[in-house]
Amino acid sequence: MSTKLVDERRLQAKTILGAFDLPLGGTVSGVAHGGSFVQSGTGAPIETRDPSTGEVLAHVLTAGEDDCKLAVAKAHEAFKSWRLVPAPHRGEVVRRLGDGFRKRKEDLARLISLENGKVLSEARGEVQEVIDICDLAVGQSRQLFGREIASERRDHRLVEQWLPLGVVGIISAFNFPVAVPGWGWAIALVCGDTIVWKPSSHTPLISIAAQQIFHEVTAGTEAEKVFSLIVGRGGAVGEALLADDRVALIQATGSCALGDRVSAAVAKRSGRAILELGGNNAVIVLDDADLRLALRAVAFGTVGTAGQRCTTTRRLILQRGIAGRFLDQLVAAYRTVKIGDPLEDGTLMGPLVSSEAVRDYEEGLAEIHRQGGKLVYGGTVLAERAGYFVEPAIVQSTKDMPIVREEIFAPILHVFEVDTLDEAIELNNSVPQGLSSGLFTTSLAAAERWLSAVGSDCGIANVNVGTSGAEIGGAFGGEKATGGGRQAGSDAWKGYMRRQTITINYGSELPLAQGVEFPVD
Ligand code: UN1
Repeated sequence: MSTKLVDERRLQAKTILGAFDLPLGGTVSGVAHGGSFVQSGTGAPIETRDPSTGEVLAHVLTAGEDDCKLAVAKAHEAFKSWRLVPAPHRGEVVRRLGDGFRKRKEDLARLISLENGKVLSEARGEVQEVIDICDLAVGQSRQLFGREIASERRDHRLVEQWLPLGVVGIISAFNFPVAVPGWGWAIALVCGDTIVWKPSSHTPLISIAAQQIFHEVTAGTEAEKVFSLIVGRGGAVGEALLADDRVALIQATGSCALGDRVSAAVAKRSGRAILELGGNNAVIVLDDADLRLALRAVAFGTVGTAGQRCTTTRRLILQRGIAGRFLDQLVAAYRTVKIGDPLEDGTLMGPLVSSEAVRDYEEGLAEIHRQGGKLVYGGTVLAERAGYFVEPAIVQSTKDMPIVREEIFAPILHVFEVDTLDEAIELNNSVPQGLSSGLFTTSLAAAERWLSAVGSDCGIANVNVGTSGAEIGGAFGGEKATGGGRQAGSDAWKGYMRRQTITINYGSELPLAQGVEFPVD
């Protein structure tokens, strides 16, 4: 970048950060207990960078193990009163939280583009996702109901109810720095839980801004202390959070390797976890598909968010009759994708999040090549410009290449050809992960087979819709190595509460279940 451009970018970054009182190049605290930020992080400071330029945006004081313990202790204390606030009143707090995000939507979206690198339209969509889940949670706060079950005993009532669970630890990833943790806060808060949030170290400023919004909304209210932030390294803070038996539930988003650590640590103390881990999502395009729809979905699913969604389309399975034609169209579409500054109008693909992500992209492609994959498009790191930019890549792969079983968190698409739907389904299901999947067809029979018990084995199975961009109304999550957790809508709220089964005897006898007799006087 020329000096003039560097200066312009600095000015732009300064303005974006200024909206949240964050000084460009300055030092800020990433630790907040309840509403208030504390200055004394005990962890090592981290630098956060603009992935479009590689320049340092700020230095963040991080939490150490002690800060984590203190945050959990405070959240545990706050739970004692928060659980007694009537759920619709808790919903009112979440309604105001949603309004807070509405008001700051543009400011926050720009900060997301700056620190995370996703293009502005997607960054706005991400903030919208937080607003949407807050709206859903407000309604949910009046619908946290159990059920009545017919009792086999005379004059007995058998019911179940849902009660607040406790402290929820939210471990979130850089790629959805507010939307996915937002699914957790919004639902957990109406459920009567309190929160300790450990965001990604790649996007600390976004989480600090979100914490500010939270503070603006709750200062001086009964919700003031229910939400804590601990920016910090996984090794220190993450492990402390996982091991703390005052944390009733961990909601974790990240790689399958992260999931293994979380499951092991939480299981050791018989805690609960909601996991959303790696995806290795496939789109299948059959010969009878509307190719125009399929093309748009595949382009968004692969290039959107620079290939850094858990739901990114990583495998494209084409039926032989349309394979050549569709691939040509996809390559033509890729050529029109404008790669560049995510804050600029018209950019469709921003940078990867970090230099390590660029390295993973390069190493991934080298390994694909070694295993016999053929590069069809892209594959280059855009080294002539500052920041972490790469071209999206398309490779022709075969199902016996071990690397197709892995999630490489970068815009690399494996393409396969098949003859039949069943072969395509088998390939879709042949990887360890099971998050999202999409079938493009105009055949009702094919669509229904895809959705049947012998169809997709993923948590999300779409028809004529791509793998990414799910709405919050449905439960979100995946099977197998993706972890089995469900977040966001539908009845995912049940994961954030404890279920209690109650039998009430309002008669004058004590009949035992199953007709057991036990005559004592
Ligand atoms: C993720 O990448 O972890 O469905 C979540 C989608 C988004 C959420 C993705 N609504 O792509």
